Formats: sequence, structure tokens, C-alpha cells
Amino acid sequence: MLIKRRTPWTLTENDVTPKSMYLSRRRLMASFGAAGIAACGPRGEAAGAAQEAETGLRFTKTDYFPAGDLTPVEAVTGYNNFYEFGTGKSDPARSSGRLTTKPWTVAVEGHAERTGTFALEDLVDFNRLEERIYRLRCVEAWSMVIPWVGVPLADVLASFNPTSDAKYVAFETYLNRDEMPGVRWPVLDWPYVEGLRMDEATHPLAFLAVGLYGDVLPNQNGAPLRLVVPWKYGFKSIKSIVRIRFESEQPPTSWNKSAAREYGFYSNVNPNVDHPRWSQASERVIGGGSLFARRDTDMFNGYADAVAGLYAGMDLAKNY
Ligand SMILES: Nc1nc2c(c(=O)[nH]1)N[C@H]1C(S)=C(S)[C@@H](COP(=O)(O)O)O[C@H]1N2
Ligand SMILES: [Mo]
Repeated sequence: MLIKRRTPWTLTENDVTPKSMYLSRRRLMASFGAAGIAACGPRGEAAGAAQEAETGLRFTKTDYFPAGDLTPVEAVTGYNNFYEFGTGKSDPARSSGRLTTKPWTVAVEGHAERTGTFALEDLVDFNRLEERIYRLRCVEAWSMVIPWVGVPLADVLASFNPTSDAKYVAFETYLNRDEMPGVRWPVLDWPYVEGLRMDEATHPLAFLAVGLYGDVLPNQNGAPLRLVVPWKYGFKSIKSIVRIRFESEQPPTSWNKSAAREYGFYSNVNPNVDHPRWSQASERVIGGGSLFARRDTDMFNGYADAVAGLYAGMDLAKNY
């Protein structure tokens, strides 16, 4: 099949991939000795087959900026920021077991023709999932490369027919004191909230993930539905979303409310604008083989060709 490669997000293979094929492709790559792949198997060989049938997602492979060696799944699911479950990096994996993700509904509100409460399955078309390999760059200056499974955010938002008053979109995380031990402490003003300008939210790179490494999202990674905005610092990628609201004004965001001088609304990855307390010029590569593996941070996290136009004429040092 001939596919013209015009944009970085052009499909390179548009076959639908069941989880089992995905695994065998990865094993194949491992047997060819691709560096870093061998260590990335989603799980032990024996346990894998049984679980695939239960939890594997079907998705289309997309060649979205393969951003370097994939981060081992153990790091992706064991080293997390999800403050509702504690502020330690291993807290979410340990203490998110009680999060109830089924059934899951999302309230859609504000400036749109179609609003209401929607079941996850009515919000996301599980027959049209795709995989995208995106780098997640945390504001704390570390990064991971993760194979996400999900749908373009633009498609989901379009299904609600937002009106011309919708200039921004706001997101809110689930909040339940019985299931989220971290919310007993006022580290952030709960619930966690985030927002995007409408043109950012409808950019083809903005993604709503329901899975990673071919499986449904683990709770610690934001099950069952989380945002992935690859050109922004990780904290914009809000987890376990229960509310989406179309707004006419810029909505408040959790980290900006907690420390406005340190975290702005835009939070685009930018090696030239340091955080007031540390440099953003480079980042630690999580699971990169060495504890000290680092890489230089790329403008817009490597997605500049695709997204720089969204900020043309804006002073990025002021709009951090
Ligand atoms: N609800 C909620 N979403 C959140 C966070 C959080 O604490 N709560 N942390 C953010 C931060 S700081 C990062 S770096 C990413 C981490 O995603 P990961 O754990 O899946 O790698 O999630 C973001 N989304
Ligand atoms: Mo982060």
C-alpha cells in the first residue's frame, strides 16, 4: 500500500492490531536485538496470553514520532504522579487499587449543542482506537516514552458540537475520599482541574488515552480516561476525567492555582524558559538503563513542527 507521508502523524500502517499481534511484533523486534525493546515486554510471557483475551485493546498502529526507546512498562506503571493517591512516585501504584473505574461516566457541560452525562463507551469509540508513541515530559525534568492507546481529543470534542462561544475546554478529575487516600491532604485544591485553549484541544496531536502498552490504563496512569498533550509538561495531562466543560473564559488549573509563578496556563515544554527553581534545558530519562541517563529537552517536547504555529506571536516567557 502506498501512503504519502505528508505530516508526522500520517498513518504508516492502518491495520487494526489485536493485542496478541502487538505482543508478537514486540517479541519479534526483541529477537532482532532492538536495543531497549527486550526489556519492555508488557508482562511475563506465560501470564500474558490469558490476560490478553480479557483486557487487550484493539487498535491501529500509528507512527507518531517514535520518540526514542520505549520506557520499560514497569517504570511507566510504577513511577507516577497522581497526587490523589499520594505524592511519592510509588504511591499511585500501591494505593490506587480501590479506584472504581466501571461503570464510568463523564459529564459534558457548557457551550455545546450536545451536553449531558455519557458512559465512557459512548464518549470514546473503542472500535477506532489507535496507538501513539509519545514522550511524556514532566515539569520535574524527567521523561518517559510511552505507547498510548486512545482516540484524538478533537474527535471526541467534535461529537458534542461546541458552539462559537467555546474558546476553552476545562477538564476535571474524579474525586472520592474513600478511594483516594491522597486527597486527605490539601496538597492541591481538589478536584484536580486542567484546561486547554480550543485550538490546542482540537489539534490533531492532542489525545485521550484509554490504554497503554496495549492494555487498558492501569489506575495509577489515570484509568479509565486521561488526557495526553505531548507538547506540554506532564501535569496538563489530567487523569481519570469525569467532567469536560466548554468555556468562554480561560479556566483555572490546579498547578497554576497552587503556585502561579511556577506553573502557567500554557506549560508548553520549553528548554529556554526555566522553572524558577530549576533548569528545563535537559531531562532525566526514566528507565534509560542508567540512573544518570539524560537527554537535552526539545522545544515543544519535539513536536515543534506540528504545534509552534499555535503560539505564533506570543511571548512564551510571559505565557509559560
Ligand atoms: N488527576 C491528576 N492528574 C495528573 C496528575 C495528578 O496528580 N492528578 N499528575 C500529572 C503529572 S505532574 C504528570 S507528570 C502526569 C504523569 O502521568 P503518568 O503517571 O501516567 O506518567 O500525570 C499528570 N496528571
Ligand atoms: Mo509532572
